[in-house]
Amino acid sequence: MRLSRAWDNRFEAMARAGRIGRWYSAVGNEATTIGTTLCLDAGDAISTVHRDLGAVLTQYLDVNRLAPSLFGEGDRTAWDAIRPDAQPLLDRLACQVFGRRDGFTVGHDRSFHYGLVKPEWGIRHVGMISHLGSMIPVAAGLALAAVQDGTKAVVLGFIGEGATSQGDFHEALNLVGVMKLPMVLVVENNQYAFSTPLDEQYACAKLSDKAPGYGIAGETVDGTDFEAVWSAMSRAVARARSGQGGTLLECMLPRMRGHAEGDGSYDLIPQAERERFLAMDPLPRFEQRLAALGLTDDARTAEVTRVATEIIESTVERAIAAPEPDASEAWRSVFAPGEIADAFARQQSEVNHG
Ligand SMILES: Cc1ncc(C[n+]2csc(CCOP(=O)(O)OP(=O)(O)O)c2C)c(N)n1
Ligand SMILES: [Mg+2]
Repeated sequence: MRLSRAWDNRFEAMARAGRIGRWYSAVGNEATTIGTTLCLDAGDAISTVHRDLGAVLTQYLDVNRLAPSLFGEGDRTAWDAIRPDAQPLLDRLACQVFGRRDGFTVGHDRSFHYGLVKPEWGIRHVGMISHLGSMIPVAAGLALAAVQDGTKAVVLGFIGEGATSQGDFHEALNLVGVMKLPMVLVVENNQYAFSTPLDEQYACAKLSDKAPGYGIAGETVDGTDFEAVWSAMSRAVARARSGQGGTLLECMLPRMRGHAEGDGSYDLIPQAERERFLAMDPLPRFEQRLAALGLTDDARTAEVTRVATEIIESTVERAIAAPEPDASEAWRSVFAPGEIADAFARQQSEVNHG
């Protein structure tokens, strides 16, 4: 959670300084994105949208190898045995958001429209389509594929509450219900969709009230409470894994930032509400909870924050210095695996050279 926050802090500062054009902050979403993704196993899939950096970091990174000073052998999971070295992957992630050649979309794009599917690493991440709602049927399709392939994989799809007003939400959840697909749809309900507040977004009391209409389980939790998120997601994963079908898990979140940094949307939130939201920060809350359980103390908390910040600072510096994409290679493939991309490159080269 501190790594995700350090990343946001750095990119928000660069957005304010005009060094990057735009930044969608995930500040406030960490307990939800990380608390849910940590419940998955190798081979499970995630689909993400614009505030899900925490989920991506959780799926991609072996944190034991990223920050050895903070972890011990006992912290390693079975999944960590097949995960790659974390720092090169984090470097690629930073190159992605800077549009560098070594990003996942090889410089075609400078944002969240990336994914990484590496079964040998246990990573299956399908990156976003920008149109609100469009990722919900994609996640349902991944869940259908898991059933057809006979794997026990679970799919975790993320979406904002604004996306639930689109037709795709209905079509996908209906399919999940009818076919009992192993999918958990996490709605990150930060109570605003750009400038639209909840009372203009839907007329039900809770979005999870819609779940029974699809014949799936529904739950609403405080998305800033790591333990509440973790337990609700554990229940949802157990249901999905055992063939009992999908869950609509609504995580209530504070809108701690504007829609995108510097777009003026933060000013649309009333001052009193902004203050209430800022006081709901999930990170100090979880740190205090861990301290109360005797699992951390002020010194350890400060050390975790320091190490996380250092890792992000050096990663960002390397990405800034990394090579730009070569414009003459505009044909380069984004999604095809190596051999297909190489064959395509050869073919293009023959076309170009006569
Ligand atoms: C179909 C469609 N309409 C409008 C947009 C522009 N847009 C991008 S994000 C967004 C608001 C998203 O709100 P929400 O789903 O609640 O997610 P949040 O940003 O609050 O996390 C809008 C209107 C879009 N991407 N797709
Ligand atoms: Mg929202």
